[in-house]
Amino acid sequence: MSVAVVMGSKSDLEIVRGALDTLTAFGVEHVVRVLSAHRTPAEAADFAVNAEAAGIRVIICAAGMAAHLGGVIAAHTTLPVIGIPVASAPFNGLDALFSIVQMPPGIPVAAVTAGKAGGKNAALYAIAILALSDPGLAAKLKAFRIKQREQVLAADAELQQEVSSGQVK
Ligand code: RP5
Repeated sequence: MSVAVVMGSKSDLEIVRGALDTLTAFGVEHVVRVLSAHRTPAEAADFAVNAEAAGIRVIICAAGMAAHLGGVIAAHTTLPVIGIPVASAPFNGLDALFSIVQMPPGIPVAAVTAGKAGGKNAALYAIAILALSDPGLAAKLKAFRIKQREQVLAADAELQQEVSSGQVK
């Protein structure tokens, strides 16, 4: 296993889906778990302590509300930990964002985009870390960027045609 994707509740699965899809698309082995910093603290700590020996190289943590999952996992491992802030009422994810970006010095957690885009970006960030020592994966990441650029340029070309034909004013 190379990447672990952990969520604080199964209700976070929709946000995590982008990470799973992206890891699958890049052919990166991954494991996915529901582990809560507050509701299953012993299991979360145990998972983090054993992650490196299990072959995990990066841990992605999605959590909402008082989002301590990434911090608790990071406290128990030196593997890189990436946090995805999940939006929930009544503070629409600001609580989770602040929890993730206020880690005390010495125990870092990298925060990515809040919400669904965060799932995809967390996976891409994990892939970038793995790609440092995996030339095949690095090539896939570069190819992904080239394809993404071409898609945006094609969308612009299409838009310019619609503007010239008067479809878009
Ligand atoms: C957090 O509390 C979870 O990550 C989730 O985003 C939020 C709500 O959890 P549930 O009440 O849906 O289980 O720990």
